[in-house]
Amino acid sequence: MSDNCLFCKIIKGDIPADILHEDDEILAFRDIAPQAPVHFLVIPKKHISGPSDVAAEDEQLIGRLMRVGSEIAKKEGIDHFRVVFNNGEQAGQTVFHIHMHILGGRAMDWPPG
Ligand code: IU
Repeated sequence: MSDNCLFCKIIKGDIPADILHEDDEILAFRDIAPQAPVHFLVIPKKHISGPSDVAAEDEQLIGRLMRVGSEIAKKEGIDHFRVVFNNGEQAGQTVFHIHMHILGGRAMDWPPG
């Protein structure tokens, strides 16, 4: 846990979120500013600042993010979806607790902006 991290505060329940899934390692919640009809975030409870900070010991945990996220996507009725991890400010990262965006329910453009 990191004291000033907004997502650690969501994990602790100090900031509200529309939670879709919770287990001992992972939390998933709807994005507060959705960019698609379905847009949610999947995060590890362990504080990892971003993709560049994933350590060898985190590999299984990060793999689980994908599996849990895909299961939620299925429950949300989207079998076509985009997965996004932003790494660093220039790439659009605003919250420095690693999070997997899952967006679906509309056609997507490529390349992303
Ligand atoms: P980014 O990849 O760091 O830019 O994504 C952060 C996301 O977290 C962004 O889409 C916000 O809308 C979202 N978010 C949220 O869902 N709930 C919050 O309390 C906060 C940010 I702060």
